[in-house]
Amino acid sequence: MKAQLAELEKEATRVLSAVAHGDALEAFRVKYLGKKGLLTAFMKKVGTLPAHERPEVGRKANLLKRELADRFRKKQEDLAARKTGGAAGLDVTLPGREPACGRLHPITQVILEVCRIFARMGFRVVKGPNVELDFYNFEALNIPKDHPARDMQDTFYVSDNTVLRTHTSPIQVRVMEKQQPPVSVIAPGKVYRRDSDVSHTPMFHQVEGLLVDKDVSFGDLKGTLTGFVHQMFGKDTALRFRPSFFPFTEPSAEVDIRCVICKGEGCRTCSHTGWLEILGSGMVDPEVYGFVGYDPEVYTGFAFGMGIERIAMLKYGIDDIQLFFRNDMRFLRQF
Ligand code: 2NM
Repeated sequence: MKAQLAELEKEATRVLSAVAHGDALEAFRVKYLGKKGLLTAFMKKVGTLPAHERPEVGRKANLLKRELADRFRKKQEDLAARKTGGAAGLDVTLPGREPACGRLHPITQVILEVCRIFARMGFRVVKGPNVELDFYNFEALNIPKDHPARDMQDTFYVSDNTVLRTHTSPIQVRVMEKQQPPVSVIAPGKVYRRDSDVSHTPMFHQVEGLLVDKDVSFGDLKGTLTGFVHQMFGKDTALRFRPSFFPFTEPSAEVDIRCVICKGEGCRTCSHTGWLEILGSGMVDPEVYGFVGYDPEVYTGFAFGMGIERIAMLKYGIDDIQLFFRNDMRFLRQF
């Protein structure tokens, strides 16, 4: 009888540990603890034992019954807690909420795309300080002291000879100062100008490029920028080089592309010209080489610069630059 009891306990323990839901638990209760269950049947048999064996076996059987009943209640609570998530009332059997997936800001995406296009052509991506010395931001770029771009109107001054950079060209000046040609670098980053209205923000993003070597021609500039436009806006985007002026390049040219909105028909976006200006460029002025220790008799090079917000607006047909700075998820989620 004692061996039978031990066997019963082992079996009940195994069955209970395998119980995973309410139906199985109820089946366990009926089979082992029920009125017609195995323990009840065992208790009845205890009465048929010789008198001297009865007390011990009876006590052990009672103990086991209480023990199994305890474990049954414990299991019942476990199953209930699993369904409701305990006191918090959380139903963990419900499907979970999908975590919101972050993404890159559209401006970051466009910067990366521009850099990737030039990196494939062999340009190295370089960074530089946002707080810049007057020398790198203006002086070495052939922007004289009385030039309008240096005016307090346009520049955030940190101190007498320190500014928030107004373009990313100082990055390239620093590269040239450190390294003799051949150089080909692309410089992305934030730039700052005291400009704030519907179409201007006091901080915006630029990518500028520079390539200097022996025998670099204006044809190299045209080929490089044509390749860029075709990769950025599509192979059949027409472009034109229009004469312009910058203090740090001579000759200088601005690049226009066929209006992406009206395809050249004329619309509000292109001011009815059929063309959109997307970047400035030119052959680096020999004056600049004097500031960085390049021999202008040996080397020539070209440089270019573009405003990323403008590129992004044209690429995606966005008419309000402020959208990039409002952090409205309904806008940002579309990219
Ligand atoms: C532009 C247009 C034309 C430019 C020039 C240089 C440097 F440092 F090499 F002189 N960096 N970037 C440049 C030339 C920038 O932006 C509209």
